[in-house]
Amino acid sequence: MLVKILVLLLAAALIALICWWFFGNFEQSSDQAKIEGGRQEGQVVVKGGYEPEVLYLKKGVPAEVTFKMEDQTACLSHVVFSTLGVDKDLSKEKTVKIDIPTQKAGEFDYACGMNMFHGKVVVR
Ligand SMILES: [Cu+2]
Repeated sequence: MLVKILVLLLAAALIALICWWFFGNFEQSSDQAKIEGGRQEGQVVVKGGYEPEVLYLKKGVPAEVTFKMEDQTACLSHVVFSTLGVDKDLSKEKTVKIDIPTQKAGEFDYACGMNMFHGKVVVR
């Protein structure tokens, strides 16, 4: 009887551990762009995905987001902002600057050329 309870407790602890690991791993990384001299600049490193996945910009401050390519795979070679009509080839230019409109609050989703990896820029 006691053994059964122990096994049950152990199983529950294991499930909790797996959940923690799973959700911890899928938590999105985020960052706030730095404001300097009336402008703000953010940076996203492209390496096996986007780091940070969510970049926050302050509304009303002209913004530029730099994508730094550190990945070798063809998958991440393009960065596409479909709502802005931007499609940049990062395999040709390792550092690409993209102007983001900040007049209005909103979200700009972007993805790799195959729409497999996603990130977003949030104006708030
Ligand atoms: Cu891809």
